[in-house]
Amino acid sequence: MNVKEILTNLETKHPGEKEYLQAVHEVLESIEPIYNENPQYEAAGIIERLVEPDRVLTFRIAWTDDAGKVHVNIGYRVQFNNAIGPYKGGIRLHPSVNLSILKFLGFEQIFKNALTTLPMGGGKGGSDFNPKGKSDAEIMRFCQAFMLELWRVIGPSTDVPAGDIGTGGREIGFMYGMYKKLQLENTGVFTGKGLNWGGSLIRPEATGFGATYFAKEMLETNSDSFKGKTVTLSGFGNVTWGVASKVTELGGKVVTISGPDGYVYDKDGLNAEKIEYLLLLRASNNDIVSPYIEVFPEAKFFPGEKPWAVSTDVAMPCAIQNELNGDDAQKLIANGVKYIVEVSNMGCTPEAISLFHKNKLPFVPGKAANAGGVGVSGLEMSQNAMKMNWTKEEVDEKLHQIMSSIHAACTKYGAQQDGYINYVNGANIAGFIKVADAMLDQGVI
Ligand code: 2IT
Repeated sequence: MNVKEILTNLETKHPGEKEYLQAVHEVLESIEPIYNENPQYEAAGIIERLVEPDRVLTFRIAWTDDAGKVHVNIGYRVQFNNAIGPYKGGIRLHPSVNLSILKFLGFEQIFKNALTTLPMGGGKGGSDFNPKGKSDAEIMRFCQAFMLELWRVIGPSTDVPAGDIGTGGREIGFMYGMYKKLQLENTGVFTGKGLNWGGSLIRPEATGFGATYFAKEMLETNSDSFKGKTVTLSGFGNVTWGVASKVTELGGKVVTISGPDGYVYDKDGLNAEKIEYLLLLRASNNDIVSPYIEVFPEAKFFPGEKPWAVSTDVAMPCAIQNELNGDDAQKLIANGVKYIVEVSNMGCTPEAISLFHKNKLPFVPGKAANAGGVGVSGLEMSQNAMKMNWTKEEVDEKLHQIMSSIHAACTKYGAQQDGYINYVNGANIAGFIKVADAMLDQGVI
């Protein structure tokens, strides 16, 4: 394989899709040696087939706001690869959403889902609709209009959507309700459902808890722990909340959270009351983090800045793609950061990752760290198929096993001769081999 040539071809075919090209580039760089050692992959055109989604559905969504004004948004579902199971991945509702972003997310999802050990393919969907500042009735009308198109291409064994940025329990409820009405079927077609209509315990916590379990294991392999460590987080949504809860429980001190408006530095660290407050802040629907300092005046707000300037032991970006760039990485390194766990999907730019690698700092990519979210989605699918529910303890135990097995896979495929573990290579290679071998078994399709 010639990575450069493949990328040049893709750039010509898909000009301007920068996030998608970035995600493909990272995976190809990691798998190049394995690919070239195994000529059967090249002979079956695995890469050429893997980098193009199986299909993409794009549609217009028309909905009416509370004042009676009509709005039009674009909806998407990218069905990327179903070699190891039904397409599986969240729905992102955010004004930045475009085809490139959903293709990058769908592509990453293939490898992430393979790492979970569960039978799930990769997909992603969403819309450029902005849920912030909308009433519940507006959200409902949008979700129903979105489903009027999406329902045709999804199904419990075909394609199983879930939440992502902007899509939480409320949105999944409205989407599921409309699916049920159109399909006349009550099946596990979504994950992240409400607990009394098929949802799994621990699903809301799973992404943040899973990332923290992974980080804990990585710290332990360095004879280290979260006890007494300062931890900087970005974001203030569901994932940040889950990480903050678990890190605090393990003795770490979470000193930052952030929003589009800037970051909050709380030198005392987040306690149970402050973590609980994150839920209120999110429910306020404003997408700003600054109200935190009105409730907890001992904290400081830094408008328009990112939390990576703060001196910390562990940095865990939890917000959105490319939120931590080369300059941020330089600041973290200069301030003595010891570990970086990317919890957001592709949260770090290639420049940042290469700086962490050069400095031999343990860096975990999102597709390994945040796989607990989709992992518990897989467990929700199993429970729905069995028509029964596992207890909180059972799900949490399985989540632990999933994160542990991802850590083991990253170590197996990412360990270098000097003992440094390149988790990026580890995650990409382990995920790739599983999917590529399944594709080989199934012929050229
Ligand atoms: O990025 C992700 O893995 C998710 N948004 C969760 C996807 C899922 O299907 O649970």
